[in-house]
Amino acid sequence: MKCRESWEVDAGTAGGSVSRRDFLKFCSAAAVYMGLPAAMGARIAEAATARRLPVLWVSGQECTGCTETLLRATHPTLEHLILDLISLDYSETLNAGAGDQAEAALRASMEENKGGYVMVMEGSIPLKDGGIYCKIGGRPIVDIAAEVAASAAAVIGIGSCASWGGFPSSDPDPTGAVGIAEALKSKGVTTPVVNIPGCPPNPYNFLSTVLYFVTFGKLPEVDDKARPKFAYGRLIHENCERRAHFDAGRFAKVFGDEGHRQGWCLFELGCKGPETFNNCPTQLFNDAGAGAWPVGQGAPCFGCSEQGVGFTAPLHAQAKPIYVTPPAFFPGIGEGAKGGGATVAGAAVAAGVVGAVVGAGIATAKSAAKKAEEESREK
Ligand code: FSX
Ligand code: SF4
Ligand code: F3S
Repeated sequence: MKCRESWEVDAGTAGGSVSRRDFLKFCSAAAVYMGLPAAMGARIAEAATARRLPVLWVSGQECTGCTETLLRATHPTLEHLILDLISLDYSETLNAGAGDQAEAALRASMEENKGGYVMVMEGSIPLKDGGIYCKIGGRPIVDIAAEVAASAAAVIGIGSCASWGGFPSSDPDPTGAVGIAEALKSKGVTTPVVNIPGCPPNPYNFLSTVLYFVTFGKLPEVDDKARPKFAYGRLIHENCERRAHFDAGRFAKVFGDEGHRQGWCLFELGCKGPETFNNCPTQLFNDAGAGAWPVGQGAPCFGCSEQGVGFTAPLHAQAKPIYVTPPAFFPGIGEGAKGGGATVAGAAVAAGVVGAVVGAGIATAKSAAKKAEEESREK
């Protein structure tokens, strides 16, 4: 693909175009987003426009939400960017052809681009009973995925289903659903895998991973669950705009109560932000501005992107915080804050009411409260 002066966009609802200048700006923003210097934007843009990356998109047990989140984005340029940057040679959702014709396209691209294409896996893969619970063209998806992945340069597991099994793996799961990494392991395929969990995941996390691969020829640095660190390196709780309320002990108790209407912390309503790694509060969704993410809209995070939390822990059970040290840039407790001027001591009492599950959070608040009391006695 050659980079054009102006990209006409005919998809989406708003219409519009992406100029080369805007594309460069987008690549610079993507560079910063991935923790690279902004100046890398030019290199990313050059690499992304030099060649369209062949992508083979395989679907297993899923709801098609991952494809929808990429292509039905309210930002019409996102769909355009994705479809211009990659050559989507096979997608069970978007294929124009069907049956033998579609399968022939898959084989042709695999042969033509052997070792140079990326396989995207959407959905989980059932392993039980020889994988018979999800078949395409009469073949278990585990066999198809293993074959496509074996000749790929890299595999991107998009969504929580592909990352570890997601909702199809929820108890009692009669199908033995697993993520793509485990499925490939069961078949002895060693192609590197990166996971972009979320149900659905943020499209920018996917797009940035693709841009990184196109630019550097390798996958970005990942954590122990094969997630890109630039997107999943921080707990939601660390960057949540309601965090000052958590630290001050101001919790919504029931949906619609005064605290909920005031935008207080949703921990007691089951928010799993303290045990979920994702960038939802900073990356946001749908390019709709501040507050466009679940907690921003008053809905507790249910941990959709975290294995062992989303689709596993009860929706309204309280989270088990991993660590709760407040970010340095957050406002202090009790200084002109809403909710009756909570103090550090008040925070500790309120956090204590929450129960033992707060764990380290209570310890932190209590030791802070003790220190504050000692200091006030010394005065
Ligand atoms: Fe759906 Fe994707 Fe959820 Fe799963 O997203 S949005 S069920 S992660 O595989 O299509
Ligand atoms: Fe935000 Fe949830 Fe943490 Fe409260 S518990 S601060 S709502 S992430
Ligand atoms: Fe999912 Fe929680 Fe983000 S539910 S979309 S990880 S806020």
